[in-house]
Amino acid sequence: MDTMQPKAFDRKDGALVMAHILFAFFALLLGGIAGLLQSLVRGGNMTLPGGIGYYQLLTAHGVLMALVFTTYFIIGFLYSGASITLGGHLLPRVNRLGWAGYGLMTVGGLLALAMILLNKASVLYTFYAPLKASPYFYIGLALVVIGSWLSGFGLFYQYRYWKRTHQGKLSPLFGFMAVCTMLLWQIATIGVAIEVVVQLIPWSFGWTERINIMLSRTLFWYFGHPLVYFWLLPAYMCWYVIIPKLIGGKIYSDGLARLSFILLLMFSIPVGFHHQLMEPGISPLWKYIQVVLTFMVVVPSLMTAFSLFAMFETNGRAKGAKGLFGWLKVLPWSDVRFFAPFVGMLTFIPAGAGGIVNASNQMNEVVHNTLWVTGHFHLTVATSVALTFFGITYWLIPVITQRVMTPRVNKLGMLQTVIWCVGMFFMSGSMHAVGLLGSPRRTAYTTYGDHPDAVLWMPYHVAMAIGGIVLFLGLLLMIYNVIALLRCPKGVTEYPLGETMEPEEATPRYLERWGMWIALTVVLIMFAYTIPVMDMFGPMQTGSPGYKTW
Ligand code: HAS
Ligand code: CU
Repeated sequence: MDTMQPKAFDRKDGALVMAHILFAFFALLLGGIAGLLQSLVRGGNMTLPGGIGYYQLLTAHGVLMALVFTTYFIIGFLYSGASITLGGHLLPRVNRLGWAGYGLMTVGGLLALAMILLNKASVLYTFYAPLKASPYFYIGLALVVIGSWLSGFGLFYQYRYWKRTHQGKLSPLFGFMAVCTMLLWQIATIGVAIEVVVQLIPWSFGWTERINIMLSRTLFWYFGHPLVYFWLLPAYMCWYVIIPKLIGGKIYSDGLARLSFILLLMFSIPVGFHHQLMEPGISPLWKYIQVVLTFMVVVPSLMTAFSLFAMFETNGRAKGAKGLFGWLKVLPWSDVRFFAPFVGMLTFIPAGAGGIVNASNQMNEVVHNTLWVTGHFHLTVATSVALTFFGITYWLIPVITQRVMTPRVNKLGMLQTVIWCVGMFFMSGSMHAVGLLGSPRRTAYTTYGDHPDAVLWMPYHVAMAIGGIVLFLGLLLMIYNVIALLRCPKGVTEYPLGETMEPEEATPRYLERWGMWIALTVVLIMFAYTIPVMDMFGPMQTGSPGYKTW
């Protein structure tokens, strides 16, 4: 693999990457404030001042955390690695595309945020119809998507350039994974773009009176599930490529890593119905088929778990570790760049198991629309992914700004990870438990007319609020750490890219035959969606007018 690193990170690319990373943390801070208030309201501990609505906050929290923080961080991270591995710097055109994407995303994101703050778009981050927001909210979202496409094209262009200038060579693993992640995003966002442009915008302007609800939700979840993998894949990139370097080991298998990414690309998209299992209007056969495909997409995650264990174990053996768990002893526990993502991995074991529960039809009947699901995604995206992104930040900012992290920031980072974990244990743990007792999600404080079940829920809601407060403190510490990183002393930090172990067999070249993989992905999507979507256009589908319930 090509691991030659330029001496210093390219200045122009650095500015682009930093703009993304800093905007991401700005969104995280705003979203965190909304999150704190929400958990207090939900615990029955406060009423909101100044006419702020619970659903308004919930929308701001979801959009800022799940859509803005993640997308900005991911594009920044992918561009940083592309700059290093795919040529040492971005082509001027790619850098410009990156800025154009950034500009469009920022204009769109701020427009959508303004609509939320003006209380004209309290429709939550899934913006389900027939809840009807201001058209400018949807236009803002459309701009975010179009902006991200430009960034995606930039990445593809850089990759093509590398391939052209390295005829016949296997691309660097990071670059390959970045392309795969962005490809997943481009194909997935077509669904939400159609929903927003063809359905929501004309309807919210009043040009069309009614909206086809089933179709809009189906288009949303066609996008919504791969969206969660768009968050996860960059975390996997850190686990596969970065962690081996940080622990002084090697990547276990280049071919296996690439194969798992290709499988994630193919099977992430035709599975949206596992979010719609409880909805009428989709025949059980198609739900069943998409659930089977959902279990297929679990396979590459299990492959990832296998690769990681194999990597940790071979690293341990090479360092003389003995016994079943001896490899744990030789890991760099006091290095936050390792510790934070490792805690993320550990969390992903119960988090993924919860996902498998969700995907099982009968169990989905129990947990759907309860706080269990909220607990599930606070473990997956808000712990596994978020902690991994935090871990990346501790070396990425120093690499780009040409600084060296001080031991003090490292220590604060360790503390931050622990606080995050404790907060999430209380918050997500009680969400899971109270969800099983039937407490609904997407609902402000309720005692359900003092129903006995609701009395049972109360202690859990209080624990959630306590978790929320702890998490907010953790978030403030993270923001402090970002600022502290920007003030660390000057010096050289290396971009930690792992190398592969001596392969017994070379990585199969067909893994890079993108045309074939895209074609297979399209075939799977067509198979899973064509007939059920056609069913959504029957004469019974008269559509629904819009509602503003807030
Ligand atoms: Fe999910 C709902 C099913 C993964 C996020 N999910 C959501 C929502 C979000 C979300 C945001 O089938 C809510 C959407 C909404 O607002 O309504 N999910 C799954 C399944 C998986 C899964 C089957 N979800 C994720 C990931 C997310 C995420 C990843 C974000 C990043 N999810 C569902 C379903 C629903 C759902 C239903 C709808 C529920 C409903 O009714 O509404 C799987 O992909 C999970 C596979 C993962 C594994 C774990 C592998 C473990 C690894 C770690 C290894 C650790 C090591 C360290 C090596 C099988 C790779 C070891 C060290 C030691 C010392 C031991
Ligand atoms: Cu899903």
